[in-house]
Amino acid sequence: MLFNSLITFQYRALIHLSPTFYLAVLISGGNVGTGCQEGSTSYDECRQRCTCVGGQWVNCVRIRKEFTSLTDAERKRHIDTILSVSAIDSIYRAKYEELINEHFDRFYESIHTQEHFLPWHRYYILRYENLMRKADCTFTVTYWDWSLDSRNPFSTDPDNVWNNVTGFGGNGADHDNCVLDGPFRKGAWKRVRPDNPPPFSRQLPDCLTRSFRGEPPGEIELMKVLYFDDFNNFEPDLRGDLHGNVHCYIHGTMCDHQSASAPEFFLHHGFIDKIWDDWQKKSSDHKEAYFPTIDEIMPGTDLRPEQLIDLSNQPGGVSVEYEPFKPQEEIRKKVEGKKTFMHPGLYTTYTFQRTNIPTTSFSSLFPCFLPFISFLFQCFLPVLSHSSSYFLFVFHSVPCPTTLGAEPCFSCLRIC
Ligand SMILES: [Cu+2]
Repeated sequence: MLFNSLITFQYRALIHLSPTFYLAVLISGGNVGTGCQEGSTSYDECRQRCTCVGGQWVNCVRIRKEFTSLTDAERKRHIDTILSVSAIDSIYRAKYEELINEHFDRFYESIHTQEHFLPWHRYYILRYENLMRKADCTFTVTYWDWSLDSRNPFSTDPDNVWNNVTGFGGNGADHDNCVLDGPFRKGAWKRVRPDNPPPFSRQLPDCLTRSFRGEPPGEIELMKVLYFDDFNNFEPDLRGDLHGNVHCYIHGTMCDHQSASAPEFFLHHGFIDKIWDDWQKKSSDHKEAYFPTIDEIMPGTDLRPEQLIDLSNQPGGVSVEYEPFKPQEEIRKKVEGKKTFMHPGLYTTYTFQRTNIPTTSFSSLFPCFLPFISFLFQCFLPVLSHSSSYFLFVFHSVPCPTTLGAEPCFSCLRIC
């Protein structure tokens, strides 16, 4: 906890500089299109990051950020745009309804199978972003990195996604779990209802509903999924464990076929898409994995999955980048630094067969004496007797007592 909060604190200090940064860049960006220094970058009026090539600002990129890394003013502007596009009397409401209902109407088509899930939803959130940008061209999809909030995912503290002033509002209340606070509260905002719900479908209330429960996967669990090199291991875990479960930890509207009508749908799918992007960045083979072999077009589109592979070349010539969330990057770097004596992830016979985790001896993996002893009793012996169990290693935030100085030690968590 200490470890996490220290990083978060440093990060908060950094992001509070960002309004000044924007201002400076926008002012000096007054010469956009009139000559610029080769290779320099600047932000255009829609806050795309552009690069100077041959005296012109080109290769402009939409930067998608983690929602809680935004300043309060940026959060407000983001949510105000969603409210203005989705308002009943908005000129964009009809288009918004059409888009939201498309996810409902095609729920049982192949949009949730391996062939289409990742690229279809990448295209879907892009179309959502395009629609929002009609009202405010600075809008980009934001993501919620739930892996860093997994210990306390549904906090309504001011920094959190679920705050009722700077965020998306809190948990549902009363018998029908309607959200009663924040910008999308009952009475103030109307979510999209399907035009023709099948008669047997569950009748959801008109309001946005939530019923928080459970804990989203943590950072180590996420790293375990990213660690797979085989697309057929990576994709099902991302789609099922990481994507599906988090939908239903928020529960309510998000755990229903009408989930796209919940505004947090796009926070969650932004993160799922970023995780795919993180995995794609491992190598050109990862980037190209699987989809070029799918010939059929994606439901409701005239595009093949392959056309969504490259985030820098999306339909309509759009280029997108996910801004790394600093606390998460720090943790990953920290964990990767331990590779010489410790691999994060799962130690099982099953895992050894599926991945290439080096089988170095356990004593050299565990330089901390006390954790090593407890590891022997809690983890290694059960591994011998339960080959179908597996074990997740987690960080302790306490300093290691021996040779590693201030480095954190490890312990393991048994998962059956
Ligand atoms: Cu979906």
